[in-house]
Amino acid sequence: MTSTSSFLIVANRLPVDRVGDDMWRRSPGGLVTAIAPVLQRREGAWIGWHGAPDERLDPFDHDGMHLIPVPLSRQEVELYYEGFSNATLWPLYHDVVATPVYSRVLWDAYRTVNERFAQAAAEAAAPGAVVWVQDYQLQLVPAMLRRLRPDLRIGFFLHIPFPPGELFQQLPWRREILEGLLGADLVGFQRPGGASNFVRLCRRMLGMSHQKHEIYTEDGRTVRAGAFPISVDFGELDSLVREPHIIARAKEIRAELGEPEQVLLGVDRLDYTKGIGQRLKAFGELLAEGAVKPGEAAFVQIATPSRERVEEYIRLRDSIELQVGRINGEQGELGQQPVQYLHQSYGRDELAALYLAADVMVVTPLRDGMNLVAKEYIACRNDLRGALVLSEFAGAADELRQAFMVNPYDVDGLKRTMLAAMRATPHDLSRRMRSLRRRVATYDVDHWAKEFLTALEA
Ligand code: ADQ
Repeated sequence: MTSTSSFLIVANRLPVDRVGDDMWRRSPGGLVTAIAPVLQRREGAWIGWHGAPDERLDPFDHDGMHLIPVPLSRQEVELYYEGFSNATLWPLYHDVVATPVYSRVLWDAYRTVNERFAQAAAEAAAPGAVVWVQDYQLQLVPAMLRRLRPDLRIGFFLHIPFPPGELFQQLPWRREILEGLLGADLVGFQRPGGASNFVRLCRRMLGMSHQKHEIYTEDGRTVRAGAFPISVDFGELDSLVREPHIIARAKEIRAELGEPEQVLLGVDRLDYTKGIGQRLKAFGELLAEGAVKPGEAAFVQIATPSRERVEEYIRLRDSIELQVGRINGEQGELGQQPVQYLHQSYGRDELAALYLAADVMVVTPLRDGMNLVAKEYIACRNDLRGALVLSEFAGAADELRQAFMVNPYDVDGLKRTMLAAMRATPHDLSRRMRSLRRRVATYDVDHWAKEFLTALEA
């Protein structure tokens, strides 16, 4: 047995991507940014899959972090990851906007893989260690780990919404999932609603007594549930967009688009929960009705490739690409396409430049745990310009009250709000942006991690 750690992160993926034979690069994204410093400070370890199926790797160090790879077979990737995680839990937890697949084969794989993660954590944890388990792929780990190691302090954070009982109860393995989560000392959600849904379900399905957000288990423990809204590294983004090469790139982007009066922007993983089709429909109708002239506004939609082997995602890609083609075919002119669609991943700098170039950021998920893109946009707008159109169904809506709020299911409302954002006065925009920035600057990602860990260790 190798050395053990007193602080452990357990997540589906390790925080690195392979860039060469034995070369790794820290992955982009909020979670890694938030947790890497904590991990480095506490000399902790991170347990997760390294991204290649059918490969066993020894633990290694990268960037001051000790990384412990968990192997997954090709079949497990298909059944546990693409299957139970992304074809069952993901749509179920996002208001069944796609139909969840309920299959015992997928469930068995989910349980097997969760057991492997729990085993790896049990072996790597020092006596009394703090273990922080992340997200919907690993909801059984807390209880499995507690059985193996009752001495540990275990926290769990769910990055996606936790659905109301009416939906959650569809799940054939609803009891097992609740019991899995109850292995933790602290279960964190993005919104207070998620925490209340969880507590109510524990009472209704498992007959557990509770007081507010404290649940009393049969084995005499107290499990706390609470809201810990995740955020972005405000300071880092705020200084990034002050750099001359980013400012220059933002100008260049506007020039490349033909200097339209308005640049509208969408940045999402290509996912059916993000409401990409809804916002394109609204923009297409605004063009068709002449409310917006083709040269007046350009819509840039960046859609990162995501879960490309899951059937719903293959269908979604086809439908979005058809929609973009239609709008450009009907509303475009030679050399001028109103929608610029890019099915690609971008680096931090290019994303920051895009945020800076955009007059209107359009964030219209049908359901979203938080939505970091909305907060990144705000962190990048220290010029106090730019408008954020934000769905009521994103977790971020709880905090970002000064955004232009929309119901993405209401196409007319979406059109009205997008137009209002495009036509808003500089005074109105700066007033809103100032207040939005105050919020995100105070409640940044560092605050999120500290709040959670302080509560866990209290
Ligand atoms: P996601 O569903 O992935 O996260 P989001 O919170 O918006 O959604 O995070 C996406 C991240 O990917 C952002 O940091 C964004 O900058 C980046 N990104 C998007 N498109 C990109 C591109 N083309 N190239 C490079 N980077 C790109 C899940 C939940 C969310 C929750 C987060 C964190 O679904 O609700 O906010 O976890 O908890």
